[in-house]
Amino acid sequence: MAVSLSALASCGRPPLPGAADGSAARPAGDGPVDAPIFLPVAPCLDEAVYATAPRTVTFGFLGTPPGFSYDPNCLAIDAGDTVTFSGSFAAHPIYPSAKRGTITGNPISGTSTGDRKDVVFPGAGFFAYFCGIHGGLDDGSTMAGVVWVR
Ligand SMILES: [Cu+2]
Repeated sequence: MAVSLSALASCGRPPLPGAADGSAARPAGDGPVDAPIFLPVAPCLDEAVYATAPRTVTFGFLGTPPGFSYDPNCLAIDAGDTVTFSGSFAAHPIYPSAKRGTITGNPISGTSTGDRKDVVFPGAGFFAYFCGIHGGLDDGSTMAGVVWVR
């Protein structure tokens, strides 16, 4: 190897924790190894903003003052649970996010017809979605939500 240790050390910075051997910084004995790590996904940037009920996400022109939104827009469920989306898909076509959260395996499929849709979430992840009309940028800043499957 051509790079000498003295050359590496000359930058003067100590290695980051866990960086020396490539291992993760998670301490041993801190719960199950496969415990999901929280992932901030817009618009749900903190665990505390997630509702755990109801299992129905109502959407449309909602709230006080009213705005185009999903309620609850941040919903935490268990793997295998079903979430019902209720509202006009013609006015608010729903799409799985291509930019936020868990991209592969998102069970939310694009829908632009009907008023009700049941979606089963078989596996863990942060499955983001948005309205094709009022959430056009898919950046989570407008009409969008996340289902956190634990
Ligand atoms: Cu909409």
